[in-house]
Amino acid sequence: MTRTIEGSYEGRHLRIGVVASRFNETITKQLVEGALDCLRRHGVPDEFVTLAWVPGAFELPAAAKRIASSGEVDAIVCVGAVIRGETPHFDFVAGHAMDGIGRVALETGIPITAGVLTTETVAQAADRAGGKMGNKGFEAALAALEMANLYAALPKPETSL
Ligand code: INI
Repeated sequence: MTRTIEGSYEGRHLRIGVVASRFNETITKQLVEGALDCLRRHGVPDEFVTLAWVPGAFELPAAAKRIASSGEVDAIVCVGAVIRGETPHFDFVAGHAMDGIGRVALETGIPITAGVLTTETVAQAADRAGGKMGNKGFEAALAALEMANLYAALPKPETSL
């Protein structure tokens, strides 16, 4: 008999952190709106949501680590927009943000999801921030709900890694 474990999207009991970067703010505000909309639709009470703004995507992992280490949230959603057309160090900023978010999730044991756009142009970013390609902030928030509920359902680790 296979034991299948899945996380639901039920959010009524969950405390969620949202870390958002201000760089390319017209885009990231839409990602935040998408994330908050998702959390509300799935029952997360507004007072259980902590929203922290950082200057740019480079700063997302460090802020996520502080919030994850507080023990006050069940999952964190990071949102940002790194647009190649605007920076010669695109690869470093985008790479650090994505690698760092993944590392913090592993180090802290708190699920952290990444709604970080990495696009060539502002138009491509807009398409993914509430435009024709959907809203990656909403998707990242949905993934955070699923992961938080999955962690609650998974066997507890015998020792901390
Ligand atoms: N930060 C972004 O979030 N997106 C970008 O496209 C970007 N560009 O173009 O450089 C960007 N740079 C700022 C960076 O994230 C840091 O905030 C900055 O280097 C200070 O540490």
